[in-house]
Amino acid sequence: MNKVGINSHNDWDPLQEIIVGTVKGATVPPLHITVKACSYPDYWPFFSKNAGKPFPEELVNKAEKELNDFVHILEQEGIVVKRPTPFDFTQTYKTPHIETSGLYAAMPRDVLTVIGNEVIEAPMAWPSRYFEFLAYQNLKQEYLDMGCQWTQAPKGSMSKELYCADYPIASLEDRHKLAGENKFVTTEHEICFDAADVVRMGKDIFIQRSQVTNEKAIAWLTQHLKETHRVQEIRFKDPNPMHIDATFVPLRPGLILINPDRPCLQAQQFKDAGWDLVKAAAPCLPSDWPLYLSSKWLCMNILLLDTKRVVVERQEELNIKLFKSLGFEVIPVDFRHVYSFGGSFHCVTCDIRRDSRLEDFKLIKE
Ligand code: DAV
Repeated sequence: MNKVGINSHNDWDPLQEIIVGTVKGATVPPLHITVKACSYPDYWPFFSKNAGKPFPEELVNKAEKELNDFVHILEQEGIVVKRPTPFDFTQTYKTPHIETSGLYAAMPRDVLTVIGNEVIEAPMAWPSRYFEFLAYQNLKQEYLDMGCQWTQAPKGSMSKELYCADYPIASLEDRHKLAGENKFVTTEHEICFDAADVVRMGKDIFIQRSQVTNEKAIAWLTQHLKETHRVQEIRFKDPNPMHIDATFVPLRPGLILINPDRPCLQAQQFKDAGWDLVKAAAPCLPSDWPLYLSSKWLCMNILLLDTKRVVVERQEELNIKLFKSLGFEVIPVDFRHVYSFGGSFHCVTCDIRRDSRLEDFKLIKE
């Protein structure tokens, strides 16, 4: 039995073991209402035309090379790297409520979050991601065999009542209004969430209501962790929230990187606790770069090896400069082809073990 096989309380303690995703087998998801709500209309014809087919081979190969290079850099730092086992995502599956092909095993952060010594596996919200957890089955069993705790959060049915059928026709202005009213493409019919809407800061856990995470999920996580953690919903001025890690990125005790386009509505709470909020610099990605599933704010989707060293995309010069000015040593890594799949260093990873203990930063009042 290895009692410390899994142990991570935040994003900045010294990294020891991590899962890094793969774009092998990445498949274009059908243009379900949730995909529409989370992508730009310019790409909708691409999704419609290529649904269920593999992403372009050249792009997959370039992105996988970047991922493998990233893995080597982590291994050179002495970090143990685990990879998921992709399956055939082009295969269509049918349940009593959904019929769809899959997506990929590229973004472990969306599926898994580690709270202390427990992995929590998210139920997800896109039908194309319902069975994505199977890519982590081998790893799950490996950690269970070590005596680790692995919890599958309650999984819903993804029946049609979970989705607001007319949502995506709303203009951006309408979406701002709807987001302000806490209305998203997912309803409160049953629990749904992606793990990437969770931020861990010791005893304080923040989670945002987003296109893919609902209030029922926030209530479940609060209940599930009530003996050990405080859980609080966190909100931003963001018409289209999906995953918090290009919006609100803690860098070390006392310092949080925030998205200048998505102000945090609870900023004062962090300032009151003595923390600084620093605005991320502008993205450097050219505007014609294909980004099927995210915004350019992947520039702030970084990975911390500890409180001194940060992995940043090599061409994000403005943010590299910002990190240096904040006292970080920057490890530049090419990752633009991975960006095209909807994530960067934080999305494509799930830190399994850091040299980490549970701290109380008192960010949430009891
Ligand atoms: O564009 O803010 C980034 C994270 C997607 N997994 C965005 C989403």
